[in-house]
Amino acid sequence: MTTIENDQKPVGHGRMLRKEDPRFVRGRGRYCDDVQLNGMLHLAILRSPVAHARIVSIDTTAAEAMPKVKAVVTGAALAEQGLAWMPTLSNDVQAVLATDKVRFQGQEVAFVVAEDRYAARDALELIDVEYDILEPVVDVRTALAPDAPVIRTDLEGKTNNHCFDWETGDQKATEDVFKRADVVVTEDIVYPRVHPAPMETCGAVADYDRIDGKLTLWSTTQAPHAHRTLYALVAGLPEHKIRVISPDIGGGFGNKVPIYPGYVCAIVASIVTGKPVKWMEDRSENLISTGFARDYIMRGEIAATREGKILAIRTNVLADHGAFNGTAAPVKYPAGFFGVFTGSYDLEAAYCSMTAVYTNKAPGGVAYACSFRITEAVYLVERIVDCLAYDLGMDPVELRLKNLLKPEQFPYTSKTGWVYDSGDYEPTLREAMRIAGYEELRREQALKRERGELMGIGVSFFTEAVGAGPRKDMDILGLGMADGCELRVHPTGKAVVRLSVQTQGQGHETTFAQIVAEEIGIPPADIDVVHGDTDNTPFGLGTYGSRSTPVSGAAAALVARKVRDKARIIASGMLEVSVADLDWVKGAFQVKGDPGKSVTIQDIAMRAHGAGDLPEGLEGGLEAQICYNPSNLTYPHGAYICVVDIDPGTAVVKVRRFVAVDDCGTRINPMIIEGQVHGGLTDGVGMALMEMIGFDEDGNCLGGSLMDYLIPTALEVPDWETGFTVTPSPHHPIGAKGVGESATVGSPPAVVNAVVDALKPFGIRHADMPLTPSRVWETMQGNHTPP
Ligand code: MCN
Ligand code: CUN
Repeated sequence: MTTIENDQKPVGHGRMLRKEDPRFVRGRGRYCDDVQLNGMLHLAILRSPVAHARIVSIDTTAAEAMPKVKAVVTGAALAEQGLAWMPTLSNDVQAVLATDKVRFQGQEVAFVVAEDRYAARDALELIDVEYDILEPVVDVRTALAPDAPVIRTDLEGKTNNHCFDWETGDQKATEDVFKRADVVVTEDIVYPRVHPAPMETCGAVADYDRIDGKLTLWSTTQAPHAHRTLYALVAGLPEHKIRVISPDIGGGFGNKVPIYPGYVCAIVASIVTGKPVKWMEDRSENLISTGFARDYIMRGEIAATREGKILAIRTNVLADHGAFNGTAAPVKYPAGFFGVFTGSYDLEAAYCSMTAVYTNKAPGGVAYACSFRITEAVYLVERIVDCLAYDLGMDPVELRLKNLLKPEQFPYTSKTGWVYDSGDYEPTLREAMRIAGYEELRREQALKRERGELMGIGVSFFTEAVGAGPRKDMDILGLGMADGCELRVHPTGKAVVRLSVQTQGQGHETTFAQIVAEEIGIPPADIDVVHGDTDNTPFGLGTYGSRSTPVSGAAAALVARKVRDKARIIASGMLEVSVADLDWVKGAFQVKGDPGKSVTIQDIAMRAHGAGDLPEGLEGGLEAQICYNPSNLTYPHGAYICVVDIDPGTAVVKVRRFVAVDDCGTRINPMIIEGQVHGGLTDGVGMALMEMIGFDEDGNCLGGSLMDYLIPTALEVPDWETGFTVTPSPHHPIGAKGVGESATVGSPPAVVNAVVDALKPFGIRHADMPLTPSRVWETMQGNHTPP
């Protein structure tokens, strides 16, 4: 039997290849759209062509008469069953199908169920909807004007478009610091609406069995257990009669956290027809109607001494939440974790006030590798710190080095109440400077500036808070943010570990096997990872906010330790010594001082299930289950340096180099971490330079196809240069922090800071994303306007 050799140490060592890849590269992945069931019908959704309108009438007769059409369902029909509205993850309600009004372009109005996808689509064209067009609310800045049309007339007594107010920090203390500061810098900073645009769009196959009353739902979800509970609560179906399967997912990036009307429609359709029903949206549907990200208009203010000691940060945010507040964030955190906007710096005070409004746009807000709005927070602080450097005439790296938190300050309680678990920031920034050759780059830049060439160097330093709960503070609609894990070791010493999180491409089948292998000494290849099936995995809140490693990864390590503890007792019986006389070495228990006497974990597994006595009082078998409730979030950090060249004739920005040094504590699989970072950096370059979901004044979505919503390809990004430092999390059993969103969080400010730095000769201190050639050109001409 194989045990683990030193050179195969499962966690952190070598570059273990991904166990799931042979399946994917050979086309054997099983995605939602691959699910084919006997007699399966197809569902297509009719969407509103306009942003704001009263529905006068819907005539479905022609569609119903079409051959192959089995059912046409409108909001009115759903309303009769009490299913026209559903709760959102933020305690708002959202229309499953519109009944009274449509509130954004692309909103679900009716659906058709037919024998094939084409017939369903064709029938949509025969549904006749009469709309009474209403004035749309498109500009978030005027959404609260007294004469603005009210979008949410469904909410009783609602007379305006106000969604919520939120504040954090100490307003008075911050004001006092601002009053006595030498320097105050203010800048208006916009983080435009963007879309995660995963390769696979959203979809579901619902199969309701009328005989046993069981609903099986394959769906593109990042959180199968949470979704199951919500279906039980909404539809009144008994929870044990619902099985949610999240098969292979072709990218989620937060887009697959919410429950979409399409999922509910598929369920209703299967219940109504008694047949399995598939719904798969197309690219445009995905872009115009599913969870967008960001859309924060921020005023940033920073107070400092003349020497560059940062004293306080203040911000006021206007948040566009679209037509329904469908944000996925812990209930107590309506602005996600935006509260970490104080960043990585030692401040005296901080304050944020925020107003969120409804507009006639698709709902969403938390998505796109955002760590619950930490993207926006990091962008704000890293941009405003650069503005301060500009005003002080200081090098942005020097300014950061002067203000970064010191290792002895950890655990550090921020001025907005976040307890950073651990951090050692300066070495991370120094490492990025070393890889980039920072001093040399500045020399090169100076020479180029003399020649009129536009070269920019941008720096960002970020701290994230990932791994939600703990559940006393964090829940989604009452479900506490903890995760279960179950480990079974089979008699022959092979194992299966069952997770409550759900991979969308992050490589959990590999990394969770590595975590368990490290703790229990069974090689990763002998450990199967099961996830994404509520009937076969323990309850837990799912994958988003980079919480899998911090929460579920901790659960996996602890459940393996629990099994190991039992194995130790069995070993003591097998070796006839007391448990205290056993050492755990490389997958085996050895008698202290007598290495010749040992039993491997595989021997123990066989004994646990086999003939012969076990120590007094011990049950047979070798398995355990736990539910892990984290004591705190983990706080990864990183330092990024971006180098850009701008063509002075065309204003095209070229990202020439990008150095990313990440610290996610103990590194489980360095290759997977690198992949996560590469992906996130690509996202960041995309948002900084080209991505935006815009709207015209009628509320028409201007980003409804990949011709209009630009995403970066290999041509737009450089060869990434990565590095790392390791500051373990003190409260995580193996010291690991999350990393899945770090690069998306940290890279946009580095790119924008680089572009603004390149434009310094034009006297430019700030420019808003996306920095497309036309926007950069206008900025160079002194005509910069926010998006
Ligand atoms: N990892 C590691 N060592 C660490 C931390 C993480 O080896 N110290 C590994 C993990 O074991 C895991 C991967 O890196 O295989 C990411 O781990 P983690 O940071 O825990 O993030 P999650 O697994 O919870 O993934 C969620 C995160 C989010 S929220 C978004 S959005 C995003 C992201 O992951 N969506 C992705 N990365 C993505 N990558 C792909 N391919 N597809 C997506 O949809
Ligand atoms: Cu914010 S996107 Mo990820 O948390 O699924």
